[in-house]
Amino acid sequence: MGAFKEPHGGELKNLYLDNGAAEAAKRTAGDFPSWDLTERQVCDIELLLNGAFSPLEGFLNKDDYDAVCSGMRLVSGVLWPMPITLDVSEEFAADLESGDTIALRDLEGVIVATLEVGDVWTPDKETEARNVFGTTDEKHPAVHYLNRIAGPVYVGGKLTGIEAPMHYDFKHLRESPAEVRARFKKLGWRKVVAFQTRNPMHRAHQEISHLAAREVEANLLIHPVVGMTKPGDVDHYTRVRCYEHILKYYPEQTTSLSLLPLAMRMGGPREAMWHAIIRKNFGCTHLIVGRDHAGPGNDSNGDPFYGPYDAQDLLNEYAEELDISMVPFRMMVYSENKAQYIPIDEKTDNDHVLNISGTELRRRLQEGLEIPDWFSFPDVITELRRTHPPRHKQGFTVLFTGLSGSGKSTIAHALMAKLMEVGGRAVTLLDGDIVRKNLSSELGFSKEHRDINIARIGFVAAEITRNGGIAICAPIAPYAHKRRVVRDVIEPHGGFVEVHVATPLEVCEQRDRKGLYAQARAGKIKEFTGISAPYEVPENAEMVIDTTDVSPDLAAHRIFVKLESMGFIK
Ligand code: PPS
Repeated sequence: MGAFKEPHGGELKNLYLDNGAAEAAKRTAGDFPSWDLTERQVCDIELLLNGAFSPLEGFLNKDDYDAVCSGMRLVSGVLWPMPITLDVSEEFAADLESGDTIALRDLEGVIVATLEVGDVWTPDKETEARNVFGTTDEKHPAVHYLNRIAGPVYVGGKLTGIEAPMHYDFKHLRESPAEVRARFKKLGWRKVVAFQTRNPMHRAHQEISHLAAREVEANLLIHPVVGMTKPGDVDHYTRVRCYEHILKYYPEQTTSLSLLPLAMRMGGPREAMWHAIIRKNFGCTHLIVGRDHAGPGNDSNGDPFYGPYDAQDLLNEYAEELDISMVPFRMMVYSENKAQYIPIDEKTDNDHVLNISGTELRRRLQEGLEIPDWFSFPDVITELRRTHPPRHKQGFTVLFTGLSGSGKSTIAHALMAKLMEVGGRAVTLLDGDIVRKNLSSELGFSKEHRDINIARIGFVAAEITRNGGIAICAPIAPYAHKRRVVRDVIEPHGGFVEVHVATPLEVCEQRDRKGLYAQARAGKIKEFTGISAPYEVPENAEMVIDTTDVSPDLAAHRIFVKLESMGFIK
């Protein structure tokens, strides 16, 4: 294992074995207990192994963890604001002892590193959340992750790198800290200001970054996060294509782009300090910190978790120690009369200021409305429109839910015919019976099995929706929680319309088209919905239809009109 000398103090870690040793280590590592890293852990380990998290040499042990959580420092006294921990299940931790070695595998099962186990402990997550993020409110994405997703036990220890986690996308833009430094050296870039981002860049961002570089007479590194960002963000594929376009709006030879596979925590001020240390490790001399850096949005009461300039204040406080300078930036707004961007605090009464918020941008994209030139660059907007088509070009799912015999299937068939008549998108019908025959033939009707069934339908519908098609699903789907999960899986990819076919039980039973109610009453069919198993009535369905006095054709027509009014059909 080697270490690169850093130009401005400290040492850049490189935890990888060289080729020969890595091959040998890989062979023996197969015998160690092995842990399949989560998506977030894969991000963390990549940056641990290549030195982006220098001076860390592995996942934090308990003393360092405590010191970082309570005082933003390692036991050695070095500043480090974010606990980088390996969270595992109780079952996995049960057999581990200090001194053991474990193999760590990426999402494809490849061994990327081994860990020499140091401490194994159960953290107090509430204290961690309060100390690190200043809140225990689960609206904060990192607190939600800590409580709901992260495992209950932490394993600390030193890492030995065997193979870097594999990336198949944008390989030409993925570089380790050592590679970025070598590039700066080759280009003679002695001062470099880094621009951190998790969003597509528009004119305001280009202005800020360009001005910042000019202000400190430095070159510019656009260093976007492509690991994990805030749930709901624009996917990194789209963003990277946008960044590639934006490069040409800077003076030639001044600016470059490199991708950072970081798993953000949205930790505001502490995260800003973490970003600064990481950029220092990449050889940058400055980091731009703007308004609400790495902000997680609002808490459960609708108040911001952090003040807009808390991150700048914290970095100022630790400026002496940080070994990388901050270029603070106020929010920029567009002055229509001046036809240029100005910092908001330089705005006078004469300035007519224009602004388009993130929400407004999403609305305009969704409805295919104009996005003005002063706001962004034409090629960036074209890129965004490609992946955010207006609603009438997006995929969507219609989920029918209701009792057996309520009329779900018949309406679903009629709706399918109407949508096929309009054309333009592929339509797939996932009727309860069809799914049970083809996808879920081994399942019964216990709550557990019904949940599995609905999860499968949700998965298929999400894929169809993501790829621009229409999925019409017509299961009973009696449990509210599972319907909610399906909605959450689908909504990020397109539309979701829940239709409660609310035909009363008496009517369904009277119809008894399949003779199932009679058998259920006689006890010959167990766990029958409405008779001997529950049906939880939807509270937030987009539509409610009772077929007692409404023909399936009219019901389908009503849904069709609703889809039109929502913008899904033009
Ligand atoms: S679920 O709860 O969503 O998984 O149910 P689903 O996959 O839609 O399957 C419902 C169809 O299976 C038949 N059937 C039963 N339904 C409810 N309860 C029990 N115990 C049961 N056993 C068999 C019934 O024909 C349902 O079809 P539909 O079209 O709803 O009448």
